[in-house]
Amino acid sequence: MVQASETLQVQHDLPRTPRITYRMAEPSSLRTESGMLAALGFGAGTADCDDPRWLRVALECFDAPAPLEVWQVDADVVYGRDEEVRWSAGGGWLFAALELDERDFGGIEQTARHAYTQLRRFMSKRGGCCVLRIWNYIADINHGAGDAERYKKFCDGRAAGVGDFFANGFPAATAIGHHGPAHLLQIYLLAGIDAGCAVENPRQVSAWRYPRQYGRTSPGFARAMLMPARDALAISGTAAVVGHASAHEGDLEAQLHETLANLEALLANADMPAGFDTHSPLKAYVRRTIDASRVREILQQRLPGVPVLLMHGDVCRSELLVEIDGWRF
Ligand code: 3EB
Repeated sequence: MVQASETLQVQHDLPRTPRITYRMAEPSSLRTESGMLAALGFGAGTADCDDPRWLRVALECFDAPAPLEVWQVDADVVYGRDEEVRWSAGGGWLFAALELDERDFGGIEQTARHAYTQLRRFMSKRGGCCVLRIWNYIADINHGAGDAERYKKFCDGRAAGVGDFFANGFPAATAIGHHGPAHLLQIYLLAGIDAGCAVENPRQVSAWRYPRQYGRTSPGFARAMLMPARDALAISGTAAVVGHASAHEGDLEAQLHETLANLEALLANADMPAGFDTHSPLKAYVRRTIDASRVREILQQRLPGVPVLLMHGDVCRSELLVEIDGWRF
């Protein structure tokens, strides 16, 4: 948590957070532009490319053609592969990504466990990098009932693979269901040489303290991460959760307004100025295709000028219809 006594001025001696932008481009810009740490494409229609810094996310974007998400640093970037992990590094930053087929490991729980074991092993080889932000995209996330729901099994496997790796604090995270290739688990992360500062939401119970009804293993993530130089806040997947309960079941608009209230509460608790602007790329994950245009309308009204990608994705609780994550620069 951010202490009230701390001054939240930008720390110019620490590496500036990578620039994160959406733009119409091709994966070839990874070669032609400098400082490219990563580029993400969205959906099956996106070009493919075998550069380790490229990831084609299995979520479809409701905006066609979809822009790429580009991560850029003010430094030279090196990159490579290490077993199943693809990575890049430069300017004190590290991108790592992993794509696994669940059939190779015997289910989502074992696959999540393997993924996080691999990531932990890779990170420890990199020596002292801090994981600040992680994205998890999971097929059929709400399939199964009770503790057998696939998201809950993912949480079990993630915790087993993580072990004590996040003992000093969880990173900010997103876990969303994709409608792409069955059995595909995609995970990517941003790490840095310097530590960030985890930020919780006073309107919400911290996820790692969720009561038993949400699964055997509480999800290990922080609501947001203030980046080391304090020049940006990385915001976890945020939905209409108040306390630990889902609010406004069946009411898309009320869920969206509650989500925006949660985002504002996070900014306030991080001592960031209220509101989002043109430098704050967000993603809205929408469960039902039929809701996409209404979500776009409301967000254009409530967050004018803010770059928002509308993604077709399932929130990890089946009653939740929309979730938002992103950055406040
Ligand atoms: C919630 O508020 C929504 O399991 O990593 C949001 C962000 C959610 C990350 C995760 C789950 C995760 O509980 C769910």
